[in-house]
Amino acid sequence: MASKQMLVVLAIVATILPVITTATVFTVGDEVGWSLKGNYTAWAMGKEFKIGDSLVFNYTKNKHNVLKISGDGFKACDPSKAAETLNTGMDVITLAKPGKKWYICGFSDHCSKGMKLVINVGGDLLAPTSPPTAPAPASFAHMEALSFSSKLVMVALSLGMVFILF
Ligand SMILES: [Cu+2]
Repeated sequence: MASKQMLVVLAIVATILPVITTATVFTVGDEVGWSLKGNYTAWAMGKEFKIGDSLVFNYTKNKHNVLKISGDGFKACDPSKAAETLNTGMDVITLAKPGKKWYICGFSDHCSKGMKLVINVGGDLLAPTSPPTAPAPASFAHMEALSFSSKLVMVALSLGMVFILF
């Protein structure tokens, strides 16, 4: 019976979607992007970053860049301490590990003028997580605590169920 099958598919999709969409893409500085006009302390305030989320740095190529740097290099605005330099003008960084992450612009005095961003990526499974923006089904509420790869496995299993059912 086709309509019953449709309902089953819809139920599965409704269950999977909130899980997939829990990875957030953050545009650093929002409409201002990565520039001298940004206030990245204010921008990061109140945001919850987690593993699987990503940061997008939008800026004019060759006018700015993004350095992944240590906490000391961040404090001193010292580009020589950079672990990695990104310079495409639209750099996407996927947050793969928990803990503090520091980013600065390496051009002249841009860092001391405010082009510096520090975030804390949550990764402790026991730490309280922010409430989901859309109410998830109760049985899946615990999935907030799972890693991104675990969620992918869950999605794959659910899709497998669809094929078995039909
Ligand atoms: Cu800059």
